[in-house]
Amino acid sequence: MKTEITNLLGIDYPVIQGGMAWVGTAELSAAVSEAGGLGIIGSGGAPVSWVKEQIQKVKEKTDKPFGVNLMLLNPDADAIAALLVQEQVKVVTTGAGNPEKYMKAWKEAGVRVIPVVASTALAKRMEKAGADAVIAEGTESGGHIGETTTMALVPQVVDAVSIPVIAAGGIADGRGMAAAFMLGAQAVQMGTIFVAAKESIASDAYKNKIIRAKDIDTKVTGRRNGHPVRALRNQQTREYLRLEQEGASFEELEKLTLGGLRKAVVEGDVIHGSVMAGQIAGLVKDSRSCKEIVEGICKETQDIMLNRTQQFVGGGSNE
Ligand code: TUI
Repeated sequence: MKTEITNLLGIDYPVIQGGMAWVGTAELSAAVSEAGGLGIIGSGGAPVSWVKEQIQKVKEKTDKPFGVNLMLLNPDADAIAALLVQEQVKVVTTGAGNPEKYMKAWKEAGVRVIPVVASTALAKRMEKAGADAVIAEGTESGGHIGETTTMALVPQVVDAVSIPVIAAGGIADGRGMAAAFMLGAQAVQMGTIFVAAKESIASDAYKNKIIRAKDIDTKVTGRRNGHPVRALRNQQTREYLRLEQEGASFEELEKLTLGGLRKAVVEGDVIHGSVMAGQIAGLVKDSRSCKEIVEGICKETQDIMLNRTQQFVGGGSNE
């Protein structure tokens, strides 16, 4: 399946794994890259030493291209940005901020830079600063989110910039991927479905919570303090929303979120932990290998696009 993004990145399928904190380890990212997509190491709030170790592990596991996500609120962001140049990482995605101050160094080192944007304004700014593509991430996504839906954001970003656009948020099957292409995207980025993947190191409790989730089971915490985060509803989201209502401090609330993600992913505590997931969790019904996910969604997309074209252009089935 060739698109501007598969050509840009040298991958077989236009499928990119979201750069998820704690879940985006060497195991998951190597598996996605081996499957022909683009695996991404999620730096989250991790120290530079951890990121270095994961990069080395992925290099041992696969010769295919992979990337690293730099979460811009990470206190070690400067050091990680420099590490990516040193390690000659081919692709960097960024999240939760504006990566402009790192762009010059990355571009000079030949790194492909793909910022996540939640608005046309940031998309345009990133294009001007030299981004190779942007990921337009809708509010359906898990974790830290923007305001606009994927359906509304993607075509507006496509119109706002000339670089390729990758759609993210609310995509987990061929219908979603075909829709993203119709909106003008050149690839999709998916997170939630990969959390539940066989190769994901997320706890079984976390995977099962995604698999059992229904359409309305996510909640957004942190809207008040400007750090909205989407997660599956549990005691933690209830507690957070209650504290938020009572006007708790940002620091107090933040403690509940970031430490909470580790608790849910690593310890399997999905009651007190933060089970970040997108609204599409309700569509994820089982745990598959990354190969099954990547190949399956592309096959579904091709089938849907062919059938629909026949329906509307061939005219046969409606007559
Ligand atoms: O970054 C994400 N998703 C994340 S990061 C994360 S770790 C975290 N946990 C708690 C609080 C904060 C972070 C968990 N999930 N996705 C990419 C993303 N970026 N979504 C939205 C944005 C975004 C939003 C506003 C990027 C830039 C932006 O504006 C920056 C600017 O300066 O205009």
